[in-house]
Formats: sequence, C-alpha cells, structure tokens
Amino acid sequence: MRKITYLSLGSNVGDRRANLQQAIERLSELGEVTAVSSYYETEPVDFLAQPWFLNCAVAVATDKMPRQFLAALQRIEREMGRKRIQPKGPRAIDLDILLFGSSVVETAQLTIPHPALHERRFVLVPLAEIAPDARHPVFKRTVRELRDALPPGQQVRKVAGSR
Ligand code: PH2
Ligand code: MG
Ligand code: MG
Repeated sequence: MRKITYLSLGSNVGDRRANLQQAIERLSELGEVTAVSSYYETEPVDFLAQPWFLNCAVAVATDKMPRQFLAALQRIEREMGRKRIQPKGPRAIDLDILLFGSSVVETAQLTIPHPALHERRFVLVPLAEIAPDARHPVFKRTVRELRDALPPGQQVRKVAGSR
C-alpha cells in the first residue's frame, strides 16, 4: 500500500547543497518524490561544536514498509560516504524518517514519528513548508501547530532561491 513518508535531510560536511541534491535523486529509487522544501541554513543543535547544517524536508510516496525503507536510506547514507564517528556530529548526509503515513513504530532500530520531530526548528520549518496539515499520529497536532508552538531559539534561515 502506498504511503507518504516525510524525511528530514541534513548535511554539514563537504558540498552540502550537492549532497542534498544527490540524496534527493537517490530517493527516487525508493518511490515517487512528491515534494521538496527550500533549503535552510541551520544552527547545530544537540552537539554544538560543528559547522552549520543545510537542511530540507522531502515527501516520498512509497510501497515499501518502514523497516525496508530505513534499510534503503541507510544504504544511501553509506554509499554517499557517511561515516558514523561522533553521535549527532558532522556528517555528509543524514536521512531521517519523520512521519510514515500515520504509522507508529517503536523498535530498537526505528522510532516513527521521529522522537525529536516536535522540538526541532530545523525539521519543522522545512516540513511545514511542504506538509503544514500533516498530523503527528501520537500528539494529534499538525506540523503547523507544532512549528508554531516551538520555544524561541534555534536559528533557521531559508536559502534564497534554493528551489
Ligand atoms: N542533526 C543532528 C544533530 N544536530 N542540527 C541541525 N541544525 N541540523 C541537523 O540536521 C542536525 C543537527 C543529528 O542528526
Ligand atoms: Mg538526524
Ligand atoms: Mg539519522
């Protein structure tokens, strides 16, 4: 059954824009890419001593199941030279599942919705651009509502003319 999954893409190593573009091209191997947000320059969160990220959000319509889809994302990360060194640290590409239809998944390998989705401006601002009315299946709030409820802080700047 085809579901819409929303992803957060991030890069803060190498040619960040080329990394996002290459990842978006590869995502079309997993389904139909139906929307891509603008690109945003974003202040690092959690692990602060690293360069600013370029982030965006992407919608993919896919027939895959969440676990299969995650394995495919991890393969793309690997093939794009992602090295897992510092948790939450610098990376050429990070592909995170935010929402997967209205599925709720909680396993050791995968949590959907993404556990930090509701507290990250670098996720909610791009996501609200392409899916303001998508609903968080646990909190029962729309993406727009979650974005508007964020406390101040976390700088996120739209890159002019990025899409
Ligand atoms: N990803 C992280 C940790 N911190 N900060 C920003 N601004 N953007 C990210 O994509 C990001 C982060 C872990 O995946
Ligand atoms: Mg991440
Ligand atoms: Mg990740």
